[in-house]
Amino acid sequence: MGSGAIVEEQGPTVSSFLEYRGRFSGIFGWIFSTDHKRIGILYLFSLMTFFIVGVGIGVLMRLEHLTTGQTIMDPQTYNSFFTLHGVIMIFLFIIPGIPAAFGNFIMPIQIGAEDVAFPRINLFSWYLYISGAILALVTLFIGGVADTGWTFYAPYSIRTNTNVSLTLMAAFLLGFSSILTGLNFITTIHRLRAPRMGWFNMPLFVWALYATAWIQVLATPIIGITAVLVILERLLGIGIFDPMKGGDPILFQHLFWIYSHPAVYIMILPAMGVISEVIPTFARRTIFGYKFIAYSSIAIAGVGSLVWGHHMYVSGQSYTANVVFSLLTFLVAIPSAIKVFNWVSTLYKGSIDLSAPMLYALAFIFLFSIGGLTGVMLGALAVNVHVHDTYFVVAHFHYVMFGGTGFGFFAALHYWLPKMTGKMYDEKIAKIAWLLMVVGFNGFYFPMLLLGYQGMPRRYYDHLPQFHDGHVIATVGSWILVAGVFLMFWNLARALFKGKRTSRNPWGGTTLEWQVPSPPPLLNFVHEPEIRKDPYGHTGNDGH
Ligand code: HEM
Ligand SMILES: [Cu+2]
Repeated sequence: MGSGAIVEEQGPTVSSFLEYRGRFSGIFGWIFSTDHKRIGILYLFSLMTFFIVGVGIGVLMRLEHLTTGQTIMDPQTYNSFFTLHGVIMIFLFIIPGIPAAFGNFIMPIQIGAEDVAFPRINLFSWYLYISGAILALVTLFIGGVADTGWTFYAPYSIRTNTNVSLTLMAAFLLGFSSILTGLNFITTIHRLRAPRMGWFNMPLFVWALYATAWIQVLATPIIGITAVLVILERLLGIGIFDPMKGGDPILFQHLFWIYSHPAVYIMILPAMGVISEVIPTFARRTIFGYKFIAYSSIAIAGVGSLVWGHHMYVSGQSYTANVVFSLLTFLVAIPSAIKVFNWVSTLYKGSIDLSAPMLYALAFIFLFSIGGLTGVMLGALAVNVHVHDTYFVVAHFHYVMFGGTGFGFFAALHYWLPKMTGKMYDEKIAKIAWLLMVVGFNGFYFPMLLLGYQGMPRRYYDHLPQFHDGHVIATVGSWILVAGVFLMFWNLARALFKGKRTSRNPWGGTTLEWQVPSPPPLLNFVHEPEIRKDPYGHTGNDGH
């Protein structure tokens, strides 16, 4: 069994959404289209473009650390680079990420719907996204690029004469795009499920998007308001966060993390949803503990909104607050662990097919576990006081956000691109790219865990000699990682133009998107969707 099986499509031939001839054609047929599949693809290409820009900036920062002293940039440039890298990766790649691209394309089909609840608002959310992106990139050309870090801590963000206000305005627009996407998904999942698609017949990807959407709608306004307050304080000099004017910089940290910690679940929950789709398909077994996984998505969203203070153990907050936030941080690890346990249990006695989507899913479980466990370590007061603001933290969040969500994104790309385009990529090249990325990733970030534990501070453009060997290994690791990333993108881009046509269900998936043609027709379903009690129940004739 394997990928790339060519099976000519039986049944009525309908034009796919790619060949759709509406009022507009050409590029306008895309940027004026309210079809959820086209909007998903608009997001996908936008996201990947910004990801590549973010990777480029990251590699240059690593190059700066190839030697001690100045290598390729001065300290001020390094400050702007980690700020821009963080802002791009967080607000332009990972937060819209899987929901905006794959959620938009796949989720309505998975629940048996023709589109999302508000198609025009959906298109407007992409316009907001692109406007925010342009504003963020414009800061490159006028005035100094913001140099505060992606966390915009006060009072420095109030006082620095770099382009903080424009960057925050960009984050405000991107936040609004995220809120509208969340609103659309909550309404769609409540109102547009096919008649016999009950809550516990829904794929777990939909549950993950549902929990994510509530965080997008409830938490994002807080960062929006905080951004406006910083801009107002910069423009009008009113003392909200600047102690010199009677303001409170700790208040800024609370407001920032009350959003930004739940935001890490906007980042990771959709990726967890992808893994819950891929594992049962390539283990050819139904998922272990469906309801536990569904509920754990909701639990993560709920408890995850109560732990933000673990970013502020050394900010001077009270000892009681530290203990309470530490305890809650340990609690939120439990629903994540349930998911990992259930994915691994699904593999038990499965007939495992190690095609590319499965390899990325397995890498996710490995890397996310390292990220999660170092997160629990960071939740412990004694450890945190020692490694706060060091490379240990930088490595931790790259393990969860890149190792977790990034590899989850790549698993989704390899799993659903054949469905979205009707084309298959080269499996052998996909495997080589995967291997380069897994080896490069650990060669890059694992030494950073050790450097941080030995005291290497984050956000420094230079390093002391005792950290030099670790930095050289990490930089070489980043080259291997990036070689894998580009080989993957090359292989997928080549499939778009030269790939073999693939069938309706090349992987033997059991959820509804595998019942529709590849690529799907405009209104998704040619036949009445067949809804199963267990969305992952394998009947052995899943048409592949
Ligand atoms: C090949 C890809 C990547 C490379 C080479 C890279 C490299 C780096 C480097 C060198 C830093 C600065 C460390 C310091 O001096 O403190 C950094 C910080 C950061 N990275 Fe990455 N990174 C990559 C991918 C990602 C991804 C996928 C994400 C998230 C989705 C991400 C998010 C961040 C954030 C939020 C920061 C902190 C910025 C700040 O301090 O304000 N990175 N990265
Ligand atoms: Cu946190």
